[in-house]
Amino acid sequence: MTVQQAYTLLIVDPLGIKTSELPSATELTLYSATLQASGGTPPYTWTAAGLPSGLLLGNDGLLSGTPDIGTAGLHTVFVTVTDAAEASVSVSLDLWVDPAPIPAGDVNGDRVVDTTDVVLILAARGQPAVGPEDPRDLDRDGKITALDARKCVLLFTPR
Ligand SMILES: [Ca+2]
Ligand SMILES: [Ca+2]
Repeated sequence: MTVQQAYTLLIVDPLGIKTSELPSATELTLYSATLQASGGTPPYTWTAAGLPSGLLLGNDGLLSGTPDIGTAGLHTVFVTVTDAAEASVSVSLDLWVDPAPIPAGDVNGDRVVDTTDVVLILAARGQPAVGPEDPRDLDRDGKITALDARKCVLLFTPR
């Protein structure tokens, strides 16, 4: 006796990560990018290691947040996607973080204009400015004076 039976063979594309590069980020600037997977059995779940502090990767593949000061440079982010059938694929992605611009009045370069910067200006009172870009010479008259300190106060970073 011969038995014939039809089988349906479901061929699924293998799970893969479509995203091959990430847009660059900037310190202290809101960032958002969505990672894309293909094949496998959706839904996908994402995890990452090696992200700059301030950025998080959601389960849904949304990479977002605000990179902290000090994260400027190249980060190698190790991303893993897992599908509903427990298959998983990983990839390393380069993420470049640009430094935050230094605001006017920020003497010590911490991207915050506050009393620390005023103190540094007052400590240099009476001195000539060092070059045309001296951050302490806010009125650009070539000398560091109390007027520069006053100008600095007006530029305090809001909190
Ligand atoms: Ca500062
Ligand atoms: Ca000045």
